[in-house]
Amino acid sequence: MTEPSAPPGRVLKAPENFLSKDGVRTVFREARSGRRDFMRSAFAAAAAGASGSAALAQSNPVPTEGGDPNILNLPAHTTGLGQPVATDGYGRPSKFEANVQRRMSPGLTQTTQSSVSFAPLQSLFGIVTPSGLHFERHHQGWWDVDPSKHRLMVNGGDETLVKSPKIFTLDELMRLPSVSRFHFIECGANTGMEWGNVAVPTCQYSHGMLSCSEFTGVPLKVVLDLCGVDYKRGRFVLAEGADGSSMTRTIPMEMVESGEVLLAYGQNGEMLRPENGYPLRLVVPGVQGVSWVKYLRRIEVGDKPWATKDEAVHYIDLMPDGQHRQYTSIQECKSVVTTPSGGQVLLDKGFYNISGLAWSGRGKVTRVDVSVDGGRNWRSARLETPVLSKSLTRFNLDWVWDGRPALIQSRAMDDTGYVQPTYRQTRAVRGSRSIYHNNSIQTWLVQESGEVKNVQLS
Ligand SMILES: Nc1nc2c(c(=O)[nH]1)N[C@H]1C(S)=C(S)[C@@H](COP(=O)(O)O)O[C@H]1N2
Ligand SMILES: [Mo]
Repeated sequence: MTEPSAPPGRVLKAPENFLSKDGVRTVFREARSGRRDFMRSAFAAAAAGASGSAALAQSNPVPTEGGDPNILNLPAHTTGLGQPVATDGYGRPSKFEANVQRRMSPGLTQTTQSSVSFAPLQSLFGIVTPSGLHFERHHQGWWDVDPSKHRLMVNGGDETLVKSPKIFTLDELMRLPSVSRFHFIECGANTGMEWGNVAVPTCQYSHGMLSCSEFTGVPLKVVLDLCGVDYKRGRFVLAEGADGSSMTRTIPMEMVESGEVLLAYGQNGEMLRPENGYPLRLVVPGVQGVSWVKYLRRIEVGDKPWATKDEAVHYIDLMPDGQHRQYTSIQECKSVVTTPSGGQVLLDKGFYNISGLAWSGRGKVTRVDVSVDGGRNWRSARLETPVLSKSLTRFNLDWVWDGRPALIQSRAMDDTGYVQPTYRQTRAVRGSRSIYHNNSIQTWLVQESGEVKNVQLS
């Protein structure tokens, strides 16, 4: 794989000081943009030259109080009429946020249809991924499938496994009792480029095959009950997508019986996006992304795993002894610091908020420790609410940078007692030639210059 180039960073916007109507100085702009102005990308720093902090200090002069209002040079937005409502029937982000994009990794895949785009984790807050920034992974391109024509068929491998096989329209599925739940989805290949050595510069590329949404849909169990499934013999289901990739995956029936597996049509309060499987996708909490079959058109009940191409040949773990491990589907506990992270620049020593994401495919994150000295000393970060099962959890920790090189790491723990491993620990078991399920502790090196780099400690 070729090394992808770093995404262009945010462009520095000088803080605007201005007077509000009642003459009170407003500092909202600085407060809102301060964090990101501190931590500009290497690109913006290069553009500004060595004196990055000088650029910060060059704000507009504040007019003296009680002076001639005509010389205040008030911006148009405080004196004129704004845009009308519903200018955009569907709203979109500010034009100043145009750098926040999901990005392809140039050279990673041969086509742009069988490919992946990475979510800009370094630019996101909280735990929800805006739907337009959700990572994408397609094996054969995406489709905008007509929901009025889409069908879901439920059948059995033989007639005793499912008593009354059925075909559902989307309208029929949407009449059934629904639930809404926050869950992360992580491609099994996330961080897969880093198995042998450092390969990518930013957390967008190292960890960005990760997103978290509120999904709405019908528990698959509800639909299987309607079809009269023999749960004694029917211990597995096969999920099949309607795109050309023949995406088919075996899901163990215990997961379905837990009520967690959803036939989802909703994502963050609206219908799924076409890229994410509109109008119907399987949500399999805690399990690697490939099992979350998009454009879901069929569920078959069976008595053994199917060993489809995407579980017998692909999505298997190459072990150090040359054997392949199959059906490793759970995404183990993992975390990453998203700020400061690779490609960002700390402009000066002083206070920073270390922020990141933690998750576990087995349940809730119970603790995240953060080190700034490469794992010698650890402090526990604050877990921000809500802390939900099989969802992203946001953590934050105060840090005062003394200007010396720092090695920033995060180490998550979940409610099974599992602790996120170091690269040394992962490689001892898994070797270094695998692709999938790399949940090792990530290290970011903050250099004296303030530039942050992806590194691995041996
Ligand atoms: N029908 C279908 N479902 C699919 C895929 C696909 O190519 N076709 N890709 C899978 C893989 S490998 C992943 S990681 C997730 C990605 O979901 P997203 O594109 O919504 O992020 O979808 C899974 N479901
Ligand atoms: Mo994936």
